[in-house]
Amino acid sequence: MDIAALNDIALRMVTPGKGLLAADESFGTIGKRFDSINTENTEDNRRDWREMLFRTTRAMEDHVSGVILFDETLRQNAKDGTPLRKLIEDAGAIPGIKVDQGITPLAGRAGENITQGLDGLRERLAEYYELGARFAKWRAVIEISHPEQYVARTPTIGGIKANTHALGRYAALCQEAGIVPIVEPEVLMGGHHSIERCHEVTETTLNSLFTELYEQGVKLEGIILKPNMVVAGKKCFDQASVTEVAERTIKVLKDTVPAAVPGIAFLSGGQDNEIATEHLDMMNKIGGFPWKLTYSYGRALQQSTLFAWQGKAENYDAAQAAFNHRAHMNGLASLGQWSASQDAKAA
Ligand code: 5MM
Repeated sequence: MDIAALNDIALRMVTPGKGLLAADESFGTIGKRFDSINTENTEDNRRDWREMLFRTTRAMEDHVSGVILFDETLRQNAKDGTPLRKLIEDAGAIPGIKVDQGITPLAGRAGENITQGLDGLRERLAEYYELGARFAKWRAVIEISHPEQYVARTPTIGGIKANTHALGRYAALCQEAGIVPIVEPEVLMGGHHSIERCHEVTETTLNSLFTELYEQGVKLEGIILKPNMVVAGKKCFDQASVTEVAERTIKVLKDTVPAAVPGIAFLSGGQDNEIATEHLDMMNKIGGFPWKLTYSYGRALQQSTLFAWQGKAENYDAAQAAFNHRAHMNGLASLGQWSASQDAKAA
């Protein structure tokens, strides 16, 4: 393992003013996104959508350090025959690949899931490296049960450990292959739970994760952490202020994430676009932590673009304008330089 090379890639992924575009929706998830704009989930439409994103020059060159791809996209060509991967590289960004194979119920643990995909992963990583991927992503899903559920209350420590163990094994295999692992333990924000409960579960999960990474010989200089922010569940009556979310998220990260980790790139998890930007911006305005804090957003980077596009070629320019804007706003947030007035002005 060449840890200096992995560290170089990880540092490029968190270049100041830039972040990651999570465009790794599997067939089912992209289908849901396309349903929302009445667009058929075909191979050509998936290509046209992603080609449009990757050809958005300003967003890609100035604010996207890397793109997480789904297997199909890494092998797919643009309409003119150029590999989509090359469009990303030509914009100066790094192609990455989602290597988990989704979640399945965890045996013996009602309401908990485990991420699959370790079998054959060494061979798949070797192929992905040949295809040009220089980082990978694996997402573990941790779900918090309803606050009044006392039986089968989740997550359990066993459920957390099973998931962080898989993340550790995935990360070790990535580093062996010369690929930077994005390690994503997502505490879901759906549900009725309070911000205090999210804080507690996120802290337990991250502590378990870094124990596993250590025990499995993963070099922290060569990873990127992709966590959730500490927020109240979407259905919780008490929603926290932007400042409280930022302060709690920084506190949990400082309590659990070693300084050797080069960067933390948040998922958006279903937050509204502007709120996801504002939370990140607030954390960077507060500052005082050893890692770069940036974005690895899926929905929060793509939603306004998707609505502008509507699956129609004639909306190409409007969609690219929307993507340029959202990417620019998040780029500013990664520097702590975003403002609501600027966001509203250019929208
Ligand atoms: C892009 O969505 C990814 C999930 O795809 P599948 O569920 O289809 O496998 C997801 O892992 C994503 O990369 C992260 O959750 C970040 O996306 P959001 O939308 O939460 O920012």
